[in-house]
Amino acid sequence: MGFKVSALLSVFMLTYLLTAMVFTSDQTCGSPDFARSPKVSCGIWHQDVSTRSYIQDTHPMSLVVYNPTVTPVNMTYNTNIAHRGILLGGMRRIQKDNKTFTFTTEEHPDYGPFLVSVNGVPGDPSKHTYWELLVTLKNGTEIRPNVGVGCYIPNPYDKVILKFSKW
Ligand code: B12
Repeated sequence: MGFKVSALLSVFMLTYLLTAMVFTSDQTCGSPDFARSPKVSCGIWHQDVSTRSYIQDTHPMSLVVYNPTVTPVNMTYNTNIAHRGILLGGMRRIQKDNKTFTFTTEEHPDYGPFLVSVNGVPGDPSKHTYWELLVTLKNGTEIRPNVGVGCYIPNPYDKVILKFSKW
């Protein structure tokens, strides 16, 4: 009887120690170790990072290019964007998949990529024209994000509008 109790206690202790090792790992989700390690623990889930299955979660986004100086005035493109992915990522994906969508950016040292041209039409400071970034949210509200394409993170079902505008 005494042997059985001590065996049971040993099993419990072993389980406890192993659990502690797994959940107090130094590797956090954001750490470089997390990205390097093929299999690490993160909170309560285990993820095989080598499969990159943790970024398979995508959602739809549509992009409208509005330019009243060309025909057609509106062009709409649809894509899937990575969960919490930036708008620039979605735009790159559309450019890769769709021959009619092109864009260029210029890196600003403080604010990141500035959208210079869309579909071959550049903004021109001497004419006070630029590509404005607008977003129609799922509930219909239109917003003007206070960050650029490199920082804006579209919500599921956002309609992003790149509008050739004057300032
Ligand atoms: C004037 C201005 C503009 C003008 C610039 C025209 C010009 N050639 O002068 C116009 C109207 C084009 C503009 C557009 C936008 N702007 Co602006 N703009 C400003 C403002 C008021 C002053 C900039 C300035 O002249 N600085 C002085 C000069 C000497 O410094 P500079 O570094 O050379 O300035 C350049 C950059 O600021 C750049 N620039 C301007 N806006 C933006 C935005 C982004 C994302 C980038 C990368 C660069 C950039 O243009 C300036 C002239 O070349 C600042 C706010 C502020 N008080 O600083 C906001 C500001 C820089 N803009 C901002 C934003 C969000 C935008 C837009 C994304 C808005 C939108 N939703 O469309 C767009 C950019 C879209 C795109 N095409 O990528 C934000 C950037 C914040 C961030 N962390 O990204 C700021 C800080 C205002 C804010 N909301 O707080 N903007």
